[in-house]
Amino acid sequence: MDLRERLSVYLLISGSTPETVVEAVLAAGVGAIQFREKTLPMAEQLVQARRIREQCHKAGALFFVNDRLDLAMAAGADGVHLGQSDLPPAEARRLWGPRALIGASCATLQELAMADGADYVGVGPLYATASKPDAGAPVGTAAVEQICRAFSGPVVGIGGIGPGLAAPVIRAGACGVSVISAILDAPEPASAARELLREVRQALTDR
Ligand code: TZP
Ligand code: MG
Repeated sequence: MDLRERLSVYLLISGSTPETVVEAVLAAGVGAIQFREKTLPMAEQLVQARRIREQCHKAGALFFVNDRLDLAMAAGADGVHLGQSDLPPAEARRLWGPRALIGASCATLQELAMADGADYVGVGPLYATASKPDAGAPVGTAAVEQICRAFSGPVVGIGGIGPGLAAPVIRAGACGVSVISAILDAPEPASAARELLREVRQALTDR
């Protein structure tokens, strides 16, 4: 399975996400998980990250760490996801090596220029979201179209993507959707993941 396919449904989890939920969504077909934990002490984050890496690898999914190259490397992650205020992707590549998968966030073409060297980019917030209070104004699927024209690697949309909102993101050129609440706040996370995957695959087929 290539990177694009693995990123079809890319779930962001935190330190408080139950192990059983991670297990269930991986079994449902989530192809990539990002550990995004901003408050726990680093030693604890490392223990959790290693455990989630194991879960991902058993399921054949990719494991990424948000923001922190040091944690990603220490945990044996497949890659790191860097924001505009984190280490530049090219520096992360230089430190970690050619096999590491480097993801970067961008909302505009100017920000895409800062993401030079990334293997994939996340574009957003596309829609309004309560999951990231400092996310900025929604940029909509037009930003996905624009960035897909300028970046030849995989592009995922992020921010407020729920049922019915994934297909337009794929139609705009993305290979997948990155989500938190659509899966983790659903009554049955595994069913929500399956449904989102179905919507993404259908939109990819129709494209
Ligand atoms: N970056 C941009 S929007 C966002 C992040 C981490 C939050 C996505 O969460 P949700 O619940 O899928 O809107
Ligand atoms: Mg970040």
